[in-house]
Amino acid sequence: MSDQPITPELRQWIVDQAAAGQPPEAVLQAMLASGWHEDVAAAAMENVLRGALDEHARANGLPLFCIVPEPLLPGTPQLLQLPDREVRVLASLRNPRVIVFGGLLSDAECDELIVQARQRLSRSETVQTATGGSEVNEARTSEGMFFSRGETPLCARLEARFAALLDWPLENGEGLQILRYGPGAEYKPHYDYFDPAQPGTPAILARGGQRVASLVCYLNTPPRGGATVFPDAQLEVAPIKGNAVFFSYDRPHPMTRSLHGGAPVIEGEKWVATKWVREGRFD
Ligand code: PD2
Ligand code: ZN
Repeated sequence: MSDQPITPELRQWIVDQAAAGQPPEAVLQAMLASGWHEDVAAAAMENVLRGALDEHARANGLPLFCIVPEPLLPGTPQLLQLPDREVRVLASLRNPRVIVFGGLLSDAECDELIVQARQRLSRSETVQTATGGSEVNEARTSEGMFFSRGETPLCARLEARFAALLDWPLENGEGLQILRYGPGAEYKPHYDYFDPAQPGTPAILARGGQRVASLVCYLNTPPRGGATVFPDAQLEVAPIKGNAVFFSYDRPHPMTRSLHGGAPVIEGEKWVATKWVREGRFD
């Protein structure tokens, strides 16, 4: 890097290109055309843009930006070949970042998770950011349980699959959470990140940092109701057995438009497995 310093002019030029809506690849190509080595140019861009985002956040009293998982979708494929399974890409949205996957779990895997979880269900609690503990919450009328990471061979297989799908370290994932909603049960709209303004949040973040993305996998198909809803995008994702909805949030702030909820189940029951991933290792 020493023979190709990032001058203030270059820094400003990169920021101006991004502000004008130039995609990162175009900025990178222009740098390569003017003689920059690819790895040095990419590092310079990342460094400058990250600095600019942090500066913007500080100037506007916003939480700092985090790097989030981004499932690799080069060339917008319909099918993703993971090491142990082919997965369909059914829909995606940029803002909020939402991707719907088809066939992420087999029917047998869904059934087995339900069998393993059923005996261990209790009324769902949510993390209480005021204290860092957990509490029963009227906004969440489901029952649930957590597997620890790698607890069963099935959990370990799914964790490895999700890490490959999200291109994010397995060690940054929380254990799988299983939820069962009976008729009328719902999960009112909420954010999955921890609210930085709450006094219990620093204690929660000490283990793995912020949550940066969620993957909600549907383990059955309720006959009616139970969609996962994103009110800011007016989007409803149908709960279909084996499918999953991914969403990420690059800072703990409503500007991510990641508000989401589980609509009431109208008929039958709904089972999901949720994977939350953190910025860092969740040990
Ligand atoms: O079950 C759902 O659709 C749902 C909705 C909102 C699950 C979660 N949030 C979650 O597990 O965080
Ligand atoms: Zn949620």
